[in-house]
Amino acid sequence: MATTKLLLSDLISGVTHVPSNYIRPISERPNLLDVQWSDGSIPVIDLKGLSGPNRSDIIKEIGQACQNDGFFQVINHGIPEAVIKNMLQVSKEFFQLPESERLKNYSDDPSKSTRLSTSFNVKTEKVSNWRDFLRLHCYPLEDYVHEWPSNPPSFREDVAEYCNKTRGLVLRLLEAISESLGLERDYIDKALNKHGQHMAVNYYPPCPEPELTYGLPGHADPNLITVLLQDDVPGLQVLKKGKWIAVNPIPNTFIVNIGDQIQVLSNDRYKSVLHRAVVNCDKERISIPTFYCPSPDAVIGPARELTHDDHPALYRNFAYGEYYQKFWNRGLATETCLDMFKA
Ligand SMILES: O=C(O)CCC(=O)C(=O)O
Repeated sequence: MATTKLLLSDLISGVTHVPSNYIRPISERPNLLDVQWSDGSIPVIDLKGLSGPNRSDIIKEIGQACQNDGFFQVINHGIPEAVIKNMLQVSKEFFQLPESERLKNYSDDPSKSTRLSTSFNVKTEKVSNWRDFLRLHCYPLEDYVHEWPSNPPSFREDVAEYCNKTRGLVLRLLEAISESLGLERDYIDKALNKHGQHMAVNYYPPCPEPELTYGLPGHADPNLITVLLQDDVPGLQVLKKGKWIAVNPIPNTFIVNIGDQIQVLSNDRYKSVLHRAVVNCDKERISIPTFYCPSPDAVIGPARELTHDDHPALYRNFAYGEYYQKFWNRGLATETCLDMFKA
């Protein structure tokens, strides 16, 4: 009797070919040979001096990266190595749990605040992605921790610690980004209304034919800003001047990218850039994005200070909840969701 497996990691044991529902049409495949390896093309910014006399120089660097690349990497970010190590370790252990244990958290409903799922949105998509993921809401922590997996036993403690520390980093970055736009330091903080913080733990199993499929196809992030932790296996690629650049993992470094909401707030000064995850034949890969967002009722629009007669508002004001729902229902697509919110 055929059994239906809900998760990719349980479906693929012994599989030597990519099942047909994961195969992209030829024109949409990743073309893995035509990728440039990151050699300084994604800036690395040292945050050490952000609270000292060099603050304005670092803010300038951040502003330039947001404007030119939409992506940058940060070192000396203040998140202890042990916290990063525990987060990666407990994530790995979670995906090694027996199927029955993992499935306790399974749901295909994107509105759920804690869920394990697969691909992107199994309810709406035509082609599947080579990924399982655990998605967690994490701010305010006390509203959500009780929903999180309780196995591995240290999961809640390790992840809560990671979330607290990552939130601290995001808040410092948001202040710096506000200032880099010439806005008050707390401009973005206030624009978010009640803040939201979500995270995904992405698990990409080894894939027998990585040239046929994606971990995640090219997409821009719908939220405000994303801070990504990746293990030591490459997979993230960023679109720069029409070319895909592979972002080589650097230990204890986070990758930061501007999401659609900062593109809107900045009236297109800063770019929410396409990125994708590719898979490989040999190694599983874990990546952990923290998605920082406005609350669903926050009204987002271009900052008045950044609109002028010769550069009018490019977007209408909208509730973030409306944006987010459209993003999930539409499925991952390279056409940005932003077009639906143009002024
Ligand atoms: O796995 C990665 O490096 C990218 C993950 C990502 O883009 C996402 O989860 O939205």
